[in-house]
Amino acid sequence: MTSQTAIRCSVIRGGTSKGLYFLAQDLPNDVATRDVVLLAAMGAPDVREIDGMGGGHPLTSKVAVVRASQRPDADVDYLFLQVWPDRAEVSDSQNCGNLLAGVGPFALEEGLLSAQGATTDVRIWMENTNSLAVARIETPGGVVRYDGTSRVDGVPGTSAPIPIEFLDIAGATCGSLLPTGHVSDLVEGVRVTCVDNGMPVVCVKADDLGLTGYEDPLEIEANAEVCQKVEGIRVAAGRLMNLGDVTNKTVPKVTVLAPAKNGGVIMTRTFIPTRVHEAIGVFGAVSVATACLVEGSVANDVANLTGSSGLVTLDVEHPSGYFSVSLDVSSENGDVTVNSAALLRTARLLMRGDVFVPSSVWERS
Ligand code: NQM
Repeated sequence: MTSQTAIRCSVIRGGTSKGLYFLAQDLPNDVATRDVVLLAAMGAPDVREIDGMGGGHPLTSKVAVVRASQRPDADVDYLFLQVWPDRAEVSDSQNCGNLLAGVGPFALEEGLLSAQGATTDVRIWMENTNSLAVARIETPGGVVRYDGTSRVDGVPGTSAPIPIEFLDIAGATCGSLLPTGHVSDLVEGVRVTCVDNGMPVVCVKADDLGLTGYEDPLEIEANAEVCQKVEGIRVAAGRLMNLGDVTNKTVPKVTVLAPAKNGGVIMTRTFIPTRVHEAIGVFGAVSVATACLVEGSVANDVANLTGSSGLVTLDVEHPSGYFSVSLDVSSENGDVTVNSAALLRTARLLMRGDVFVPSSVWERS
């Protein structure tokens, strides 16, 4: 008997996040045991996650669990788990499009599917939202290529491109694109638009919170009054969005909006939900971009867009640059339908090996 259990895993940067990637077969089947194992692997709860692999921030305390899919339309299944750095909690209540970018490379590296040629399309069933993504991975000579010339704002340098396409993500978590049934609602005295095109998001105008919308994320986090107001709006909006009591959930996100400053369509600051994102999440950006197209929404007021349809590319600005979202849109009598969404990410395998957890946490039988 040894005092530690070794669990095979990879560390991959996916987009602007970083996480531990596991094959489902390497983790305990029982969810409660799996969660204590993941907390121990990350070193949570502890704000610095010093006794584990986590980086002390929600964006670096993430897990992807991947398996070969039984579905005819998918190659692999991907379950995203958020490990709260400062709470003994693992949540499957949201999806993560950044970690999604690492799923294709991981699946190929682990032999869950074979490379098909210079590029390989990996069809990924996203278990958190029961929806499908297709990620195109560069695989010259049958090997995953990580270097390249594509840039993602929020990540230094350049890497191989990973274009990702989504179908049918509207209402993925809440049941409909506009889960409250309205283009805008008054929540805690503030006009908001609640939207779910892959991520439940509450859109709020910065000046309705006494912000400019151009503040540094840390400056916003230090503003206790604003953070308390935002959390009040989030919890109240969560109920209206069919999410129940969201006090301990990572969704919905609250995105604070201001007019674009750098040639994009809108400027954003996003609560995820207690820290303020240094960029913006993938599905978060898709949801905000979609809200910009919905006439009468808070986002549409700020972006000031009219009558978009067909293939539109919207640059959503965030604290470290912008995020381009391409949407295939139809609109009829003001009702917007997003037929598909596409975007570009990059990913890089950083480490592969074993992560160790105390045997007192889990001893593999
Ligand atoms: O919205 C942060 C991230 C995310 C999630 C968050 C994400 C997404 O940047 O798809 O990528 O909003 O929790 O990784």
